[in-house]
Amino acid sequence: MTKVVCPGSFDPVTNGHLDIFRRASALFDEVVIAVLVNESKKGLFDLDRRVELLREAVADLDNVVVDTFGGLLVDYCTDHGITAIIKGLRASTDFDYELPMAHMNHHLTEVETVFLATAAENSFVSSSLVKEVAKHGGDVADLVPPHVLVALTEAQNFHR
Ligand code: COD
Repeated sequence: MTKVVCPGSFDPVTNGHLDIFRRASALFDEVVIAVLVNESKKGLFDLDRRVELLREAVADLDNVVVDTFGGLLVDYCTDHGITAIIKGLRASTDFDYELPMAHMNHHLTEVETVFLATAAENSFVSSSLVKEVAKHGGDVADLVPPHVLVALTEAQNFHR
């Protein structure tokens, strides 16, 4: 049985992330979406809300679960019997950022990293851009799941 992890901040989950989760779910037996616990970086959504939004987004995928992790990702992988890390690549800048991490993670525990090329329509989508556009009233309806759009609208109204 191949168990893999899709790690990230997911603040919030976007259609780009979701596409990677769906494809990983079709390729591997079990997929864990692991949300980084980062005390020093305050996101728009707190950890519990990010997990909630993720769980709703993948509710139809039977072999996908959502969890949180702190510390080194490789330690989480070892502790949970995970043999590969799944990352989405949007552009060469993602590759430049991800390759040293893949090498370091393999150096530490021999865990593999598998890169999935983003779907063309999601190649410009990131959580940070979605938040910025939504903050200024731009339309992000095609870039996030409907329940995330609602959460974004509520969060922007709250912070106004
Ligand atoms: N299409 C396809 N893939 C996408 C898209 C998109 N539109 N948007 C994002 N992705 C992919 C990203 O490439 C990334 O693989 C993943 O989705 C998560 O993205 P984010 O932005 O939510 O999360 P990041 O990039 O902030 O997450 C970074 C990690 C938490 C994965 C990383 O910092 C980490 O592993 N930290 C743990 C500490 C550790 O082990 N450090 C040592 C590393 S060697």
